[in-house]
Amino acid sequence: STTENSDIKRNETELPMCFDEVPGDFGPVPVNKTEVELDWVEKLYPEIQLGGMYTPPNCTARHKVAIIIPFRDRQQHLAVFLRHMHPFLMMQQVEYGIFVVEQAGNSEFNRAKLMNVGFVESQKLKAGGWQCFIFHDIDLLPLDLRNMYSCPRQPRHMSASIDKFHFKLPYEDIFGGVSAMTLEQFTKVNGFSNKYWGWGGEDDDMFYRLKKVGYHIARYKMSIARYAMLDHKKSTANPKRYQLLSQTSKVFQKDGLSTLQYQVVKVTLNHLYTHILANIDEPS
Ligand code: NGS
Repeated sequence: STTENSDIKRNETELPMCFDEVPGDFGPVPVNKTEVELDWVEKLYPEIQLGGMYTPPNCTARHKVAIIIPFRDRQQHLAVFLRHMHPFLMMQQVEYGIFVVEQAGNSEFNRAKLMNVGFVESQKLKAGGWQCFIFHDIDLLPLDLRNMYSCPRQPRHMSASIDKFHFKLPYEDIFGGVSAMTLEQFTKVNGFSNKYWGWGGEDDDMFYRLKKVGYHIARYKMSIARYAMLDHKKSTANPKRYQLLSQTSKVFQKDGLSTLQYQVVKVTLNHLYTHILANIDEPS
């Protein structure tokens, strides 16, 4: 086969392929929820490149993954998250970048629209582009290295087994928390809806989109898809979410990437992450 031929032809200057699944002796990893200073975390990982980007030095990565984090008012979680995620992703030999997308202003939080912004903006910051997008709440920390940060053939719901929910799936169709989609999958469903202001439903909306175009949701088994959740106040639910959800399968091609409007206020390449501050308010 072609693969074998190219393996034979590979010379010393070419790197071997990175692993696709972590070797058997890797598995559970500890988390440290202690609040830390970002400066201190920066000193731990000098190998991370500006903007929170990393390319495995000793192998050719199989996955180019953008980690997209919708963000506002969670400064205390950021350093804890980065301290956990950088070593985790380096261990998995993934080529990645971490993008924190912050909502400017005081409107209700719009998690889904911020993730659309993260998708578009992260793509501009990578030569050749990212192939895989992992949409990630900042309060979730993966507990097992076998939970690969990559995109399989079907969209993957990654945070199936969360400590706060006693490691049980809250409901079968849940797609919130941490989810992985390829460039093709995400564009085919027109990204997320831009219309969910306030808590809840935007992840279910994505589930309906994916289902409508014929995808099914992949998951690792519950012993692998384990996460620890950081503590925070619960936000107020969006009363319009069920009304919006009832329309999703009819209107999703007219609400999403195709209708996304925002202004970038500032993009900052920090050592451990790229910060994208965006105004996503609807024009008045
Ligand atoms: C559902 C929400 C989802 C949410 C999930 C878990 O009820 O957006 O709970 O939330 N759907 C609707 O409200 C329609 S959690 O318990 O993790 O805060 O992701």
